[in-house]
Amino acid sequence: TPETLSPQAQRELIEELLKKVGMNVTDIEEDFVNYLYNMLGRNLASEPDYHYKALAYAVRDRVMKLWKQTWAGYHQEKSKKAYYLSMEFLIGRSLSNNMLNLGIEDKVDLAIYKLGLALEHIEDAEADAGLGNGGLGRLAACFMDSCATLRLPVMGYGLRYEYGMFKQLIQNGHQIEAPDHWLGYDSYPWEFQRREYTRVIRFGGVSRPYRDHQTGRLTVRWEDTEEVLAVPYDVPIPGYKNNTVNTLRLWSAQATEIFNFSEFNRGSYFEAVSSKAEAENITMVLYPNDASENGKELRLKQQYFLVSASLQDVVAQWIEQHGHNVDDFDTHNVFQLNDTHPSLAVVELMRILIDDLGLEWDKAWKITSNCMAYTNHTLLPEALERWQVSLFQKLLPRLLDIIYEINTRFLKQVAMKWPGDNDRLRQMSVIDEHQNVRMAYLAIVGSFSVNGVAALHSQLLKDGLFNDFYQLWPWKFNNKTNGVTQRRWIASSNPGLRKLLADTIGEGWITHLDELTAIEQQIDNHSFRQAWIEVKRNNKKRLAQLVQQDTGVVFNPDSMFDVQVKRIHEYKRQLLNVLHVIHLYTRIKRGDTANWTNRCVLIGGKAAPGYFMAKTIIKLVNNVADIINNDPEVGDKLKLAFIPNYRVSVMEIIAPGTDLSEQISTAGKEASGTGNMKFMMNGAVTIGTLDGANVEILEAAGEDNFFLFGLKTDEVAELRHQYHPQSYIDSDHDLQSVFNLLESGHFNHFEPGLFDDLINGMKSPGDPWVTLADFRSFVDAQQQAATAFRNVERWTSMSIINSARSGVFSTDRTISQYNEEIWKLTPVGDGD
Ligand code: T68
Repeated sequence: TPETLSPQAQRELIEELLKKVGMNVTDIEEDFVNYLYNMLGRNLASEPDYHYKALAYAVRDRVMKLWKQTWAGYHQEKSKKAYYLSMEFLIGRSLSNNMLNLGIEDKVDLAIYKLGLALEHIEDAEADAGLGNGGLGRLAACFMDSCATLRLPVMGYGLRYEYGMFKQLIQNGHQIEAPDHWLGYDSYPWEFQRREYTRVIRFGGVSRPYRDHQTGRLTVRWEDTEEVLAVPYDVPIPGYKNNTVNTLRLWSAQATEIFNFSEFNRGSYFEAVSSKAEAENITMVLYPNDASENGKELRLKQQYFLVSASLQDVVAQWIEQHGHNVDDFDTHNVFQLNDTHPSLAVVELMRILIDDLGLEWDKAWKITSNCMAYTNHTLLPEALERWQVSLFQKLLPRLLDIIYEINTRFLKQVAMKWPGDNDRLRQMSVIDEHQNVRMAYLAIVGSFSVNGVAALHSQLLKDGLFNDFYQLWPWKFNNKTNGVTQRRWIASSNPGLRKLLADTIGEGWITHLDELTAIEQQIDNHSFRQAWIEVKRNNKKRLAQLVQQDTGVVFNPDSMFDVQVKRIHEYKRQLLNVLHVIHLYTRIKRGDTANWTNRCVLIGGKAAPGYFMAKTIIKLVNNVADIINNDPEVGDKLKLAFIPNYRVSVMEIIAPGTDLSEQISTAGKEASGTGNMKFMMNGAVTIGTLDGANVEILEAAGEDNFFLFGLKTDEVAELRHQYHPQSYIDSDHDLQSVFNLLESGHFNHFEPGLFDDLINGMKSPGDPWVTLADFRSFVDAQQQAATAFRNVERWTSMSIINSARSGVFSTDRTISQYNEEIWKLTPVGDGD
């Protein structure tokens, strides 16, 4: 065996074996060494960071030709194209994903091994590109992967934030935020600056009407503006082994030279430099709020910067190809708006068509509203964007003119549909009573398609939030249930499962996830079941290692791994999870441990820096963990850990090692969820409420393979009118014990009052998340899960079935539906 040989002898042996199978890894090896020595000036003994850079460049070389070909192909065919406009693309790492999609991972692995290095260590040196908050941003990244794999001409447009999602440190149980300078000291190896496609973005100034002397036409000019440059950086997005490489274009803000120059000339050196800094601030940092609006001026600037740069880019490409006639623009271009964040696209396209290309309103509106499509990601009122008219007046006066005009014409339509119904006019107006622009309404009015992200969520949009609009335009509304890409979330992150699947059913599932159903035929095959258990066990060991490394808490891989990772938010109810953990602890303390199932509970996620309650929840988890993990009486029966700095690359280790997936939001609050899908694919069983895509997960897995609990959406709504949390405490001994312990200060002896707000929140009749109402039902479902887990046969079947039936949650399915029902693009090339 190679392990007994010296490293040098090992390498020689590998070389010989490679020659025998006719495999040539020397080209990769040469490129790697060349970049390492000649470009980076390092050697094989240097830090893994340099090995990562060198390998990234070597891999990157292998996308360049395909990228150029794909780009040329899209232009040559003058095919219809789609643009995914998103303020966030949560890419995570790219090295292993790109190697997988290019089909070169084995080759690279051998080349690196030959050099006496380990690919895993090199991959680990890559920083996550954390250009997103959570689900919405990660969805955009999974979509990009599926679009390329389906050979669809889709381009992503986003922002190149200098600082991505903050790094979360835990100090004394508290969340501390640190800046995430993900680009590193030099450059990000996966991006290419394309200075030649720089666009000019305008802010401020005034909009002035003019009479065109030649045509007599009244026009408007947006003048006296300040200008900022948008410089694009392109990131290649390779499809899975199909010779397709799509583009993600991220804009970076740069001050214009003219702008600074004129200031210098006026003799104001300081103003010139500081206005440069201000311009470049636009793409400095990602706003870290995932579910509430803060109405900050800089955020609106970011949004307009993205939208204007991207639309100017698309229109410029159009003019280059088709000239100034835009009659067919809407049959060749479609824009998918990732939430309302880029909904100014509606207004900006109108501005370009009218002001720059001289179109009449009606024609411009027909084109615009035929090529915009809006996706909603939330029903939470606090997350719905509204911008003050006065802010528009100051920053984007010309856009405000257009918004007023859109609204005036729209309200005429409403009045025709509901004559005399002034309440409707008020309710539906794009400008509200307090002089705010309702961005969601703007997006609906300006789009031909409006979709939610799971069946339940899309239904709730029609019944509630957007009901007036649904009555007016029922045909605009549709559902596109979210998904995740199995390339990253199984093939790359769970190599053990990938190998087992390959040996059992081949690798067709990598592009056709439905094929996973074939493993259900192996459900009674003893050796397959054993292999399944073995894979999970190894993944649990890998996860346990990570947990120990990052928290010091020791997880026993024989225990049930019970995991909740996602942004920290009251509606996601991490608190309910903690109540259950405290309940288990009280049971242990009172000796109620017959037929016990040992359990390791893992919680992780970031709280928005200004979200006090969410931050207190993190502190509570850590304090409870401290007591439980240090109590010898508890031992292996129960562990609790809070994993710091949860992010994409950490989920890649967590999902494969999880037994029980916690999806426990208050029904009607989680639009979809996508972590739930990653867990299911990797053979975890879900404990969850009937919320978001859980509904569809339950339907796919079957109720025997899902632990359902809690009130349903309509029951929650009903209960909210007459909610008496105290009555649940009074009538439930277990809940009483939990509250006694919490209120006694058992978890905050030296920090009195620390958790009062959390406790009072749960006990308040106004608690929107009705946490206590679901406690009993949750504890019972947890007990069922614990019992099922002790029956290895039963659990293994449940695990296999969950994975086998997860096919529908591939973004390949989601994107096919976006394409068939909204975009209507033709795949380009034949994949060879
Ligand atoms: C999430 N939304 C939904 N928002 O909460 C989740 N918001 O249910 C769904 O699965 C996912 O979107 C994908 O559809 C978010 O992640 C944000 O991150 C966000 C960011 C900025 C402003 C508002």
